[in-house]
Amino acid sequence: MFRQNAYFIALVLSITLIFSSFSFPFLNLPIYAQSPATHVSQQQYDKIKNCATDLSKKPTPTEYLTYFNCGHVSTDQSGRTVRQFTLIVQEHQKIPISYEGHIFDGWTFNGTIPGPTIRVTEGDLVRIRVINSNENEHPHSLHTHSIHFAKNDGVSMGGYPGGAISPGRSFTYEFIAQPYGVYPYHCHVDPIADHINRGLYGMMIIDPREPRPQMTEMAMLLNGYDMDYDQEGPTHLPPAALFEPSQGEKDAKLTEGANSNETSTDANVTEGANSNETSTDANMTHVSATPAMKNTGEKDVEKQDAGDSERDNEIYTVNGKAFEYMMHPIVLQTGKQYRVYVVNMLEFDLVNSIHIHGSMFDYYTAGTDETSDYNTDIVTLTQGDRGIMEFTYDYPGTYMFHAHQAEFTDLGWMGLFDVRGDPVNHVAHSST
Ligand SMILES: [Cu+2]
Repeated sequence: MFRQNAYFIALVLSITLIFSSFSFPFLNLPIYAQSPATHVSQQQYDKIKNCATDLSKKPTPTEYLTYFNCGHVSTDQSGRTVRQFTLIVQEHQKIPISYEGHIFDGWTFNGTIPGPTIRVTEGDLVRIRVINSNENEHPHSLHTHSIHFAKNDGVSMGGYPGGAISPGRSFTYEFIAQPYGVYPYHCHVDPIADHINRGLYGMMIIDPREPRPQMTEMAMLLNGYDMDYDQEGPTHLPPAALFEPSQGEKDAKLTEGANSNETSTDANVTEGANSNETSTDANMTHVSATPAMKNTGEKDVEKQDAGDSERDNEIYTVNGKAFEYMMHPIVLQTGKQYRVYVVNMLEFDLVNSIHIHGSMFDYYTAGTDETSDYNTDIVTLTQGDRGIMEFTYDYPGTYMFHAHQAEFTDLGWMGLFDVRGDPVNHVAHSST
């Protein structure tokens, strides 16, 4: 009797496993950093998350702070929450990016730069349909960070249809959201720097199954605009021939080398070291700069080779518009806890940062852990880098937050917290 039961159970189990691997191939994925099961319903959780009710809204930069698009929600046969999103790519959108009349000729996901903040819960089945509008000139794609199958990665390598969606076509990317954290998403079509600089990027938050401690939440996406967008960067290595010295230059270099050896033998060591340095510098300059290129006599090649190294941003912002939160300070209350999801999508500048005045924050790198990495008032972010900040203010007043690169601050990346309420931390300060 027991054996019969065991056989029966084994049979049912194996049928279930075979069935589930066909129906839900994602179950074969290793589960990474999974958070504990949630104690709240999906509806309750979406309320806690402050999920937007109007999914077709084009949030202004100020609304962007708290606009969380949690998608159209349904449940599949297994009871799994399914979240569906539609992102429409449109080129040549006139985006106001300052209060001084600067209009950016942007490419957008759903009409805004940055695109909407996509918010899901770990374990959700996420479907994002990307439509490349008919009137567009370029192929586009959606590359989300986090774990997924290669065919949903949105890159051209591997020849997947989602790697380059032609104008007039669409592709639906599908993945199980994991692990929890904060991520960038962006178009990954070459030249990537241009497709990003044009505005095709946004933030994706994957929440843990068990909600984080409840507090007021905001999204801050750091970006920049290179307004000289006519000049596209190179997508391939420049021809090696560009860097071959002419015979005359080779001769000059040989003479230079011989001279420096003579100097170091005859003269003192310091002088020798200096002359070696000089000749190294000369070589470096030679490789990276123009003399050899001028030999080709082709201005186009020279322009192409100039590439990203000559590109720079003229305007820097948080959430898309220069000085937005200086014009409209963010109102906070003393003693209240705040959580800010930060993503850096700056192109051309290698490093960005966020610094708050008058308080300190706990920082969670990439938001993939429950414990913070450190308590600080400034965090440095490279391209695509992100994390979560949590802080309170003890004292009322107006406080700046900005990039600690003064140039970025001057060019738009600066905002204000308008902290209201009574002091909450009565440390014996003598300030009056
Ligand atoms: Cu693109």
